[in-house]
Amino acid sequence: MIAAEDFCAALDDRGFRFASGVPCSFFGGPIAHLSRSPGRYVPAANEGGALATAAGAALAGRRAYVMLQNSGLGNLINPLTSLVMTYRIPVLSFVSLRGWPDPAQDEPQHEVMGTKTVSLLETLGLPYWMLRADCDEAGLAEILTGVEKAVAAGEAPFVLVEKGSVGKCQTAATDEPERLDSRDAVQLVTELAGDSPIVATTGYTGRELFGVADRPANFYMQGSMGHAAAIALGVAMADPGRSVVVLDGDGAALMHMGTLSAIAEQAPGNLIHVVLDNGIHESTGGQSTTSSSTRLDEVAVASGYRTAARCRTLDEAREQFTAAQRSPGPHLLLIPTRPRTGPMPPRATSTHSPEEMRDRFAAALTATTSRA
Ligand SMILES: Cc1ncc(C[n+]2csc(CCOP(=O)(O)OP(=O)(O)O)c2C)c(N)n1
Repeated sequence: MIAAEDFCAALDDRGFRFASGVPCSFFGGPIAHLSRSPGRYVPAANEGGALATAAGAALAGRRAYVMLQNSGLGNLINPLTSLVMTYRIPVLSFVSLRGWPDPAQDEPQHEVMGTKTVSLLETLGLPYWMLRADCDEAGLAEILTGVEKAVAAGEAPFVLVEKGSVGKCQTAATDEPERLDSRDAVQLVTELAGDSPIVATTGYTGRELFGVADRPANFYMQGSMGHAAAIALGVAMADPGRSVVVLDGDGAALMHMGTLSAIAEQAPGNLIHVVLDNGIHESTGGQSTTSSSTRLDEVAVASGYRTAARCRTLDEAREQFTAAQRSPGPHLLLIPTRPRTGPMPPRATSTHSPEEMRDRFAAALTATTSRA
């Protein structure tokens, strides 16, 4: 394993001083280290944005790299093929390998990408190297020498990163008692939702919902980060007579923020969008999102949501949620939450396979349909 500081220094020494990305816990160390110095790391909304930002920096003469999880390759592939490869802008990508080498050892949503990441890069004809967990600084130096040759040739090199290759780094602890406990917020939403379907975003939020009350009408997203609200839009439009709740995260909502506009344009009166805003990607280790500079409640209103409210207390959240149930939406409730403490409940996949979740959610929708 290479220490996070040494990983960043090795890149720095070769002139790679501009970084962007979307967190994976594998890169928690380098992201925390770079984030201590302003301007060293751009927390992108999604992986495609990270690559495009790095490409812009490369056009301006900087050596740039991105860090992402292989689940985010889907978001990256469009700017990779049509920008970076087409214009031959040499940007370096570090991609963590979830679901690899044995997908059975990881969560089900990583199975497809885990087994296909290497072949995808080979299909695209991209040069790549493997950073193994037992790789030391000399091994990294050798990889970076190869990377530099690829960059000089105008190629977009990739380094695939095995779990445990790069060390962790202390993240600054935050203590924000004025924010709500996310578990209390999830509990409240579950209580008020009655038998309405709840779509929960990927990561800790879904686990928290599973821990509070596992019910067939809960759809726990595994992966597809940023798409919870879009799923809920589809569910809401399929049966306008039934209320639908989405439990989102700030990182996830920012990742595909255009969905707010799509929701507003369709204006499903039965959609309640709850965003638990802790300001961080907590599920991957607490890296900052950009929600401190973007008020998602105001974005929702500007996008065309019927109402949006910032709820600072549980009473406010109760009042706003109940009001949202009584009047046509779409409505957004932004709940500032503090970082979670204590043990997390297990993942829903500890009990239900993805197919089971699909079937029981679909059956719950059929059972509670308002359609004749
Ligand atoms: C496309 C994609 N990129 C990255 C990830 C890794 N990932 C899983 S959960 C998560 C953080 C989600 O942050 P947020 O929505 O703010 O929720 P929190 O973890 O704070 O509850 C990330 C980055 C992913 N699953 N998919």
